[in-house]
Amino acid sequence: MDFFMQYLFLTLITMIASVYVLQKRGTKTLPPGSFGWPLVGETYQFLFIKIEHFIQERVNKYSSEIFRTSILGEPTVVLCGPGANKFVSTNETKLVEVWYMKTQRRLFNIPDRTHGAKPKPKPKQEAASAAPVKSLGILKPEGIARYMGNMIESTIHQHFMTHWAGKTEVKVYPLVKAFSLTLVCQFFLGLDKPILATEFDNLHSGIYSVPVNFPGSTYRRALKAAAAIREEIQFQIKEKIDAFSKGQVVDDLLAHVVGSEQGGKYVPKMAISNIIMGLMNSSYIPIAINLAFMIKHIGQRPDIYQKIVSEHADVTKSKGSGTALDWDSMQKLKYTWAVAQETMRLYPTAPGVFREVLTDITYEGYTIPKGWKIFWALVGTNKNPNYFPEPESFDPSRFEGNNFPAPYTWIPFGAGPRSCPGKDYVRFVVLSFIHVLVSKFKWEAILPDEKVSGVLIPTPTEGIPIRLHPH
Ligand code: HEM
Ligand SMILES: *[C@@H]1O[C@H](CO)[C@@H](O)[C@H](O)[C@H]1NC(C)=O
Ligand SMILES: CC(=O)N[C@H]1CO[C@H](CO)[C@@H](O)[C@@H]1O
Repeated sequence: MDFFMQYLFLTLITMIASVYVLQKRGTKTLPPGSFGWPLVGETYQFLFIKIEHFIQERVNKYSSEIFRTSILGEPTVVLCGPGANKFVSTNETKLVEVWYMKTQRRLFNIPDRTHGAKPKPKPKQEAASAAPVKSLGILKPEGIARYMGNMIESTIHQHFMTHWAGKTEVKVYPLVKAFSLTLVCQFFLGLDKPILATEFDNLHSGIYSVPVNFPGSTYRRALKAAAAIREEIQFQIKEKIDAFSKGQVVDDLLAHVVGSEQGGKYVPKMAISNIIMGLMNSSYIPIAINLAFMIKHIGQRPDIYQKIVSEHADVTKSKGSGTALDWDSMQKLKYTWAVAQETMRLYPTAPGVFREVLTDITYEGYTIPKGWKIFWALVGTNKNPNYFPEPESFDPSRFEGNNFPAPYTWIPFGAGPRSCPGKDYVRFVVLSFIHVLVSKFKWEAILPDEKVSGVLIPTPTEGIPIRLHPH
């Protein structure tokens, strides 16, 4: 009941505030749309209807790529299309600022900067979140090369030896998940074994869940998982500090972050564990999803497989076999990356991101009031036939040379100052994995029509079983 009272209260406040806003704004036009049912708004539609359909239904109904709705008690405007993509990304920090749903804030310890009528504080804590990552450059190519370069090859070979060698059939998704977690634990924590698999899975399931903290609810499981992950990361931090104090040399990423200073002060343990947890969350499952669907489509298309194989053979010839893929070689794997990009178009792992409106915004003749939230639908263009003819067909040539999508029509990593800093990590891991995979196997998808579940993030229902043919 506690939750409902709290919810009721919040929603009432929101409704009263919205009515007030509506009156005050008299002549200004709000975007078309509906706040949905009293109390819950359109929360259930948002969380339970596939995001593409949720958006398309409303875009068609209102003949508009901007519409209003209400999610978890927040009046929200959904924006999609190239114009909106340009608008949001170029007005970042001036008109809008990054914002997270209550579920994400609770799970990741992200402070709520704005609820109620508090003056807008300087985004200090939040700066603490991205700053060490950006200033230390750990996600830039040099950082990745330094903390992962020399181990990724052996991790991949080890993975194939343990899970693929000698098999005639495997389920790809669970395997690439295990692989992705292994790398994440190596890279971010300096561990040689993956940990917290169940916890990260539960955390991931909770991100877009209904925030009811009842026994057995998805959200409660996610909260518990988040607590366990934080505790484990803090334990790992303590290990680094102990090692330092014994004079041992520890040269992994976590040790580097623990030992680093921000403006003359060491970053506190709690802040570090939040940052590292956020990074591990962003890297683990999205990469597994991308690899899994990519492998499925390659397995369905011998022409694509052949082109990839010959591209990798060329790279191997010029770098010499037995040495790891370096950044120069990665630049040459253009076709393989095009296949990864086409996979991101059809199976996007970041459906959209939230923003908070800092001052009344006029866009397309509509007013978006200060304090409202924006759901910036990054997937809004992905299957639009105006930008991607025959949008349902898997066609990597859309990302080759002159064919490359027009600006702002495809932004899987966002755009502007807030865009994803993990892009290079994704590229490094995906290309390295495919490089070894095609050198060892040919394969075909056993269930070409396997269903894709997941409302906001696509998930293969059967785990993508494939039949393997070793070379
Ligand atoms: C296929 C994989 C990935 C996709 C599609 C993706 C997508 C995105 C998107 C769309 C944003 C923008 C958020 C915004 O504009 O508010 C973002 C932010 C972010 N991503 Fe990724 N990401 C991926 C992988 C990664 C990886 C591997 C890492 C870390 C190694 C990472 C770390 C981050 C961080 C730290 C932010 C927040 C940046 C900020 O707020 O300034 N992401 N990601
Ligand atoms: C955690 O990862 C999911 C993608 O799997 C993403 O949607 C979400 O924004 C991430 N949360 C944070 C706080 O990094
Ligand atoms: C205040 C501000 O910077 N507004 C910009 C928002 O984005 C549009 C489209 O890119 C620009 O034209 C505005 O100048």
